[in-house]
Amino acid sequence: MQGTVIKSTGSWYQVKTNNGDIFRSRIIGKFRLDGKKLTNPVAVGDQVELELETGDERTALIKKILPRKNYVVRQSPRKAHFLHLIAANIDQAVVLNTIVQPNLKQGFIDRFLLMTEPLDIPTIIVFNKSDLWTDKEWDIYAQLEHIYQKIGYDVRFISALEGEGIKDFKSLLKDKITLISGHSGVGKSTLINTLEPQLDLATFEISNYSGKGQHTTTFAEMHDLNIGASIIDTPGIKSLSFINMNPQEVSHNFREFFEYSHQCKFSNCMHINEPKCAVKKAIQEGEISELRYINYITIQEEINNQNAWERNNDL
Ligand SMILES: Nc1nc2c(ncn2[C@@H]2O[C@H](COP(=O)(O)OP(=O)(O)O)[C@@H](O)[C@H]2O)c(=O)[nH]1
Ligand SMILES: [Mg+2]
Ligand SMILES: [Zn+2]
Repeated sequence: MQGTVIKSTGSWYQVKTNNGDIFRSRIIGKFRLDGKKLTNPVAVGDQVELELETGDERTALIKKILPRKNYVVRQSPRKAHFLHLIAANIDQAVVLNTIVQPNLKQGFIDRFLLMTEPLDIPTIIVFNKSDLWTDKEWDIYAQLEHIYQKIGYDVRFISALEGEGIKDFKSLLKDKITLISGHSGVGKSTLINTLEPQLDLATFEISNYSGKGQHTTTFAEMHDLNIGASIIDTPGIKSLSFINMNPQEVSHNFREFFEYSHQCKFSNCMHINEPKCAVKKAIQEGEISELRYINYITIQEEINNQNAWERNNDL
């Protein structure tokens, strides 16, 4: 039997077979990906082969993971040298953000793009809760839209609560598997409910004091929409680190830097302190966003610090 993993809850997975039956399934054995250890061998979106467990018709063993078209992976937030699979076999990704309630975390957008860019996964940058915006927020939105549209991303705003922009957004999803990510409280569950009211996912109030959303979704889950679309909702990802990437990979995957880097004096220029750097010149001339560059430097420093720590600890 073959099916799609639609939910992962740690050691158990829900697998939906082609005729719609759902089996509680588990997997036996250790799994690695590109030689790296994984905290979870199977991801939502994976196609798997199942074998029913004897004596129980509702549970099954995952015998085989079919080859993946792609997968999104991040460094495990708990175990530094483990990778955590977020989802597999996706057609596109949506990074959902807010400008207020909760406040914008702009750095997250660049980190998210750094995760999808190496895989060539089309990524749409969406800002939710437009119903709350005053002139100030509209102005911030316009600036962000400019930065990301200029480098080729689809940028849009919606109000999941009031329905603004939802019709157009929905048409983007048709016939595709879409990963939706964003901090907790940005409105992922509300958005999915607006798209498919029958799903009635739990949503949470944002605490008035901290502006932080409480945790509702803890595990990634795939939801099917009537229009023939699948959405993978991921639990509020708080941070994305990239110590699994090397500095060159990071610079190659800031797409607008890569466009200029062949004009840098040094072919291995990292656009940090090197002289005659075309990327830094483009920033001075306003061709490349300084905001993106600052996030780039922060990520490079994190990788560098981690590597220094490893050198000193001889891991
Ligand atoms: N004003 C406003 N509030 C929203 C909107 N979308 C979601 N919310 C609220 O934001 C809170 C968090 O939403 P939720 O869907 O649970 O966020 P999630 O953690 O990303 O799944 C809830 O109180 C929602 O009602 C929106 O478009 N406008
Ligand atoms: Mg949620
Ligand atoms: Zn350079």
